This record gives sequence, structure tokens and C-alpha cells, in this order.
Amino acid sequence: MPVWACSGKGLPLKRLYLAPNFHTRWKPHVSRRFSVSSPRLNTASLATLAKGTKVPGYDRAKVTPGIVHLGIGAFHRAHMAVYVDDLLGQDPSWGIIGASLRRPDTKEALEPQDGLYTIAVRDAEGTHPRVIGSILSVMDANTQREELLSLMADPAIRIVSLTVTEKGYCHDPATGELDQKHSDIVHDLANPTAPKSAPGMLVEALARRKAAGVAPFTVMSCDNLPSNGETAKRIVTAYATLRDAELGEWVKSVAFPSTMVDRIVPSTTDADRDEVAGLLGAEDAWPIMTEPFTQWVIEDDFPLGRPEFETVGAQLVEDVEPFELMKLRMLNGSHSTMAYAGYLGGYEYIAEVMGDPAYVKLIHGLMTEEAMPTLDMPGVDLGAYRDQLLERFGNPALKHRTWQIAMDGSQKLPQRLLGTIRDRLKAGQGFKRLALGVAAWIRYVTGVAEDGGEIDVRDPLALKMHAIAADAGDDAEALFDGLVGLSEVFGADLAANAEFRAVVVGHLESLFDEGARATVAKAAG
Ligand code: CS2
Repeated sequence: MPVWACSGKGLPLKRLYLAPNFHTRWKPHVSRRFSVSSPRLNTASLATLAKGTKVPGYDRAKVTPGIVHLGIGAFHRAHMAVYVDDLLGQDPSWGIIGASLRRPDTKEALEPQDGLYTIAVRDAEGTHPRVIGSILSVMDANTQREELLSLMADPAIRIVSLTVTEKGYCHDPATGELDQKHSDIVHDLANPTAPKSAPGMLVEALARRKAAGVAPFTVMSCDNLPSNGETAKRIVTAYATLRDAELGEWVKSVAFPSTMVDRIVPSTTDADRDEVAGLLGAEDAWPIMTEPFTQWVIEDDFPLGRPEFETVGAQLVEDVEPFELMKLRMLNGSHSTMAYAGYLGGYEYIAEVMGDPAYVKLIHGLMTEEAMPTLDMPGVDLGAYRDQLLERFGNPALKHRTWQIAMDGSQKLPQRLLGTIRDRLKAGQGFKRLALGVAAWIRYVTGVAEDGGEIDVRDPLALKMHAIAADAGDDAEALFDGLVGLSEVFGADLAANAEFRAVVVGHLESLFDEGARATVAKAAG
């Protein structure tokens, strides 16, 4: 019998059907009809853009590919592609070929634009557009897999970078180990030369380089994972070893520098497209809206060379891990807490959450009292970092949806909240604000909003979580046991910890009885 037919706890059954057919229902932005009066942004229209628009200052015809980027989403285009754009004038051998592993939407948007797109930086003064030219073309891995693998095997490609999001690593988020039962990994091990997953693509391209006597490219993860280079190396090596032990040994010699990446990038809306078209005097199918702030800390380990990132604002360091922990625990931990507690409290955008003094107090306390004492950052003023974060979160010009950040919580919680909680427990210190983040996530993934409406929960574990929530109903203890029992997210230790249980269940009861705003006000005090 299907799991939803016997739940009987009044949860909306149609939710079960959302996640599986999301990709088929999804309509690419590029289907939007463009106005006949403005030209499309592309090489030909560059010279006609509104006066003062910043455009590539180098000859794009001379740029050659040196980087393949897997996961060419909005984040990459607001971050690494901008740093590369800044330095192609110095060295044109580092152009980027982007690839999407899942959907052809970016290719469809950028192909008619010769790879050109706009980043629009939003601050109190307004929106400042700049056209980026570092992406030479975009490939759709589903239809151009062979072409993409051959390119990755080409000696000209010296770096393969990744923003495939947490779930793209096909790992167990609690341990950071490869999930050998992941359907894409099972597929790729059965079809190693036609892979679907990021680890499968990397290993097949590396195997081709090995066979051709070409040195391995450097793999640079730009995802929000702790020790993202080490994590990627562990996963990719494990997959390669399962494929072939000798290949696994060779992959151990590949460089996987860690990086800490930071820039807030809300999803683009049609209103954003219209605004950018007005500013540019040309239509861009997919401009990227972002904030003025940007940060990139990179471990300097690139055997085949790298662009001179340090000349365009990146920090090259020996050890990135402390920076990653700082960012994940302070920025992303706060973000996820605001996303769940804010969404439940009826706030659509992060800037709105920041308009509620109780939430601001909660987040200030979460960072100051609970996250900062777990960080070891000599020479960094964590108080100033916190204050800057609060200001960034409050940027009213950035329409950053709580729902957007709430996605994929099962993959995000371990590094954003749970690691900090473990450190606090070990030190015998309190963690009530972090625990509220966890409780709000549990309440959120039940899929039912405070007004009884449906929450569209997007998460690779959504079906599993929905079944747990349907069985538990609004029994806080049962909900805690079911969801914290997901050992791939929580490990075994937290489920067995009485103190963790008491604090989270207490918040959860309050979330059910009094709602998110009242619970936040209590926990913030
Ligand atoms: C956010 C991040 O969506 C999310 O989960 O927390 O994308 C966040 O905006 C970036 O990490 C900022 O650098």
C-alpha cells in the first residue's frame, strides 16, 4: 500500500506529488516573450547598451577556455565568473565553459546571448548593472555529455570548479561520506562512461586524462560544505575506488583546494528582468541580482596553475577551514534559522524578518552567545563580522525569500547548526537559539503552515520526511523521534542526547501551541 494512503493524520496528500514531478512541471524563464523594441543582450548589441553600462573590457574573441564549471547556476554567475571576468584582460587563457548537470535552462538563456549576462548589484542607492563576459558557452550535460567529457579531458582545461549544491555531492550529510546507495551513484557505477552525477563526471573525465597521459585538472569546490575540498576529495576518491581500485589510487594525487565563497544571490524574478532591461536598453533572459558584498577565500593548491585571483580581491591562504566554519556557522546558520522561523512567522523575505526586533535579537544572540565561542579565528574581529552580516541580511533592496533558503534543509543543517550544537554540548554550554533553528526546521518540514496552508517543502528527503510527519501528526515527541532519527542527517549521537531532545521538543511544542513569533520572542530573551 502506498505510504500516503495510510497516513490518516490530515496532512495534505497532494504534497507527495510535488517533488517527483517538479522538473517536468518547471517552466524555464526563457519562455518569456521579449519586447520587440529592445534588442537581446549579445555581442552585436553590446555597443548599443545604455551609456555608462560596464561591459567586458577585454577582447572576448581572444579568450580561450581554461576552466570547466559544473553547476552553472546563479551563484557561480554572481561570484567566481565575476572574479574571472576581472582578470581576463591580464590572461585570456582562463575563459569558463559552464555546464548544467540537470536542466538546460541556463544554456537556453545564455546561448542566444553569446554567453553574456548581467549582474545587477542592489544597494540603498539603486541597482547597478554590469555585463559579464567570462562564460564562453554553456553545455547541457544531458544532451552533450560526450562533448563535455572530452572537453574536461582536454589539457587546456586546468581547473574544474563546482557549485552543484550540497545534494550534488551524493553524500551522507552527517558524515560527509559517499552515499553508495544514492540512485545516481548506482547508475554511474553501472554506466561509468555515461555518468549523471558530479562525482561520476569528474571521475570519468579524470580516467580519460589518465588514459591519455594528461595530468589531472584541479578540482575546486565552491559549495557551502565544511572543508569542501577535502569533502569533495573523499567522495570522488571513494567513487573512483569503487569503479576501479587503481583509478582510485590515481585520483588520490588530484588537488582539491578548499574555498570559502560568499555572496547573497536571491532568485531572479520577472520584475528583476524588466528592471534590468530598462537599465540596459536590452533584454537579458537571466540577469543575476546580488548584493555589493563578495568574499572568496581559496586554499592555494593548483598544480596546473591558476588565474591570479589575488589580484582581483580573493584571499589565497594555506588553510580555509576556519573561514568556512565561520561562514557556515554565522551566516548560513543564521540564514537557515531565519528561513524556517521566519517562514512560519509569515515573513516572505529575509529583510522582512530583520524588521522584527525579536528575530534580530534571536539572530544576534545566536551568533554572539552560541556560534562565536565555538570559532577559533585569530586576527578576525568576529563582532565586526556579525554586525556586517546583520546589515547584509537587512538590505531591503535584496528580495531574498525565506522559502528559497529553506530548500534542502536536510543537506544543510549538519554544517550550519548541528556541528555548533555538538561543540556547545561538549563544552557544557547552552544552545537554545540554535535548537530553535532545528525545531523550526522540524515544524516546517511537516508541510503545514501556521494558517493550515500547504508548505511546498523542497528537499531530497521530502517524501521520507512527509511520511514521518504524517505518522507523527502534531505530537512533538513523535515528530522529534522520527525526524531526528534520520541518521544520515543527525548521526546517532544527537538522537540519543537527552539535553538536545528536551530543548528541541520544548521549542517544538511552543511552535505548535503559540506559533513562531511568540516562540522566537521567548528564545531571544
Ligand atoms: C543561503 C546561501 O540559500 C541558502 O541556503 O544560506 O545561499 C547564502 O545566501 C550564501 O551562502 C551566501 O554566501
